[in-house]
Amino acid sequence: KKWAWSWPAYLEEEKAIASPVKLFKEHQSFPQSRNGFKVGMKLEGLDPCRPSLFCVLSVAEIQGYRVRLHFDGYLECYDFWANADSWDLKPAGWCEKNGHKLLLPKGCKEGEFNWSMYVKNCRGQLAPKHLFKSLNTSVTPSGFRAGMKLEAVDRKNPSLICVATIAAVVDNRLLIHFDNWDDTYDYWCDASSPYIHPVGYCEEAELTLTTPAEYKHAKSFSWEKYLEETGTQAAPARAFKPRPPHGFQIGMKLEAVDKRNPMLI
Ligand code: MLY
Repeated sequence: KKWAWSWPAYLEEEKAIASPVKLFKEHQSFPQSRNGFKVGMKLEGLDPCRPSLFCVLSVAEIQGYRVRLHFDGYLECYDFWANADSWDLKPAGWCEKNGHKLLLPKGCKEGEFNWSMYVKNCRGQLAPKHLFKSLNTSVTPSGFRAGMKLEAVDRKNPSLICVATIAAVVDNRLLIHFDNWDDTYDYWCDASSPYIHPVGYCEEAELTLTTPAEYKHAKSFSWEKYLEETGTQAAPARAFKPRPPHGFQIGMKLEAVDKRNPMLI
């Protein structure tokens, strides 16, 4: 009989333990978990490479609780995988309703795009609103408001923590903008994101705070002075909530998707 790889034998050999099932969400544990999306459905969603920009997308493939999304009119090489319940996915019309820019399908002219005409012309189907979990769950207001200042990680340059402003708040999500930089660095994140910190965090943690581009008093930056100069407020420290411990421990084994080859687990 040929030798066959097995979890129990492997765990014993490695003297490792399996991550306890209770640490996973239901849809992570059950292969038969389904999401209601169907191939071809159209929706709006954030571009993971430009996480402040909503785009016109189509569902290209479904794998358990994940969906592969395609940018309409663009090459397949830009497709990306997302969780079906991600806040980053929105039904058609969401951007217009909430005043956010929508990247149109390639070749569509600004002002000439209209969702109902568009799906009719391409004989597509809109993803129905009830599939979007984030629209159908109520959230407790976070205490963050648009215009408040904070210290945020620059996700394109993750070693930098920088002076930033909350550009918009929707549900418990914040749009982070870096002071005096263009909006290509902007991103949406959760109010509990580990990428954001209250004013004074870097000083306390003895880290370098990256000051606004071209800031005239960069060498002697003081939050107090800066808030006064800009007539703005710091996001209140109580709005930053620590995340509850997750229970995972170093060395625990599990089954994971290879994000570069997302069909491999
Ligand atoms: N080397 C980069 C660094 C940009 C950092 C922008 N952050 C702070 C928003 C550059 O100068 O373009």
